[in-house]
Amino acid sequence: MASLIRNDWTLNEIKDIYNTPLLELVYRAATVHREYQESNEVQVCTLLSVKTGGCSEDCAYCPQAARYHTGVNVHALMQTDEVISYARKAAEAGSTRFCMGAAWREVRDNRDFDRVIEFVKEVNKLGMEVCCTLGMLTENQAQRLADAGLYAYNHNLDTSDEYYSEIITTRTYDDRLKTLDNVRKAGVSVCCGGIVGLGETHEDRIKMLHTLSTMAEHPESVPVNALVAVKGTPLENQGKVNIWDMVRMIATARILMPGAMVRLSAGRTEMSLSDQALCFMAGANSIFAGDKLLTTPNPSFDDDHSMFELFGLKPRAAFKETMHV
Ligand code: SAM
Ligand code: DTB
Ligand code: SF4
Repeated sequence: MASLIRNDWTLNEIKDIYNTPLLELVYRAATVHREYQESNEVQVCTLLSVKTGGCSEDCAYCPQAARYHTGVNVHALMQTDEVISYARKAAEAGSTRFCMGAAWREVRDNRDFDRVIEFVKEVNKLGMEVCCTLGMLTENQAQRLADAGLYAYNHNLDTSDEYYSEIITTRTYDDRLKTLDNVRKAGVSVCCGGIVGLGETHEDRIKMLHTLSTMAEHPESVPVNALVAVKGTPLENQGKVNIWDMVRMIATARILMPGAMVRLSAGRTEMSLSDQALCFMAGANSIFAGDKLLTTPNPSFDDDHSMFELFGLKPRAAFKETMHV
């Protein structure tokens, strides 16, 4: 029988899971994965940066913060037809979720937001799950997005509450939680995860997983990003993320939140095929496809297609309910 979905994990329980000997941990996560998910299916999502750079926040990892000199091509909000043509190409290439990102601190009730609402309505018509990541949202804005047909909203906690202020000073952890709450209230699916490699401790990772897995409802998707260290950001000199840390993080997330899609997100260009195979073994079942994330490189559709062939993976259909045994 499948283990129950729990929202009452204690920090000590999570610590024990996270610190399980690696191969045993992967085996346990792979077992849970098979109870709740189709283990040969991986969700393929495409990202598009609809408004790039010039952001007023100071997130230490982010190439799009205006205050760092990263050489990112600043771009105002794209036009609707351009966005739709990208979305159509993504659908043709096999993506089932289209995620639009804007380098905003928060959404404002202005014409740009009206245009994003138009993007959501149009992408919805293409039969893909529509996702946005636009910064902080009020309850009303979340509801407007929901009414337009938004399927999911991405808003990451990134790290632990304790370490947050080392990475971002222009907003608080509570601001983040408030937006997540607004998204939930609007009935939109929650995509929320974090980044490995910000200089955080194992304890910080465990605490972030605790916050996520003790939410009244687990996020439906949990992105695990490996830091892409971008020149010009305060974290430019962070060393390459250890693959075993990624595997541990993914496996623990899978065990704690069996019904969630665990997304192997940023950082795949630095990973070998065997590294990625381990992440899928450990319970990752979603990726971003296409040669660009928001502003940084990602493996090409062709490379990922060959990887799927090699591993015997197939893309997951859109709007599929998680299997609860
Ligand atoms: N401005 C919005 C916000 O902050 O929520 C949306 C866009 S923001 C770029 C989305 C997420 O991308 C961040 O929360 C962070 O987790 C991730 N991210 C940004 N830069 C990254 C990097 N260099 N490496 C890994 N993940 C990154
Ligand atoms: C997420 O957790 N990772 C994606 C998506 N959600 C929006 C973004 C990764 C961005 C990596 C840096 C860049 O390309 O600018
Ligand atoms: Fe702005 Fe989002 Fe980048 Fe932070 S992560 S600087 S809020 S675009």
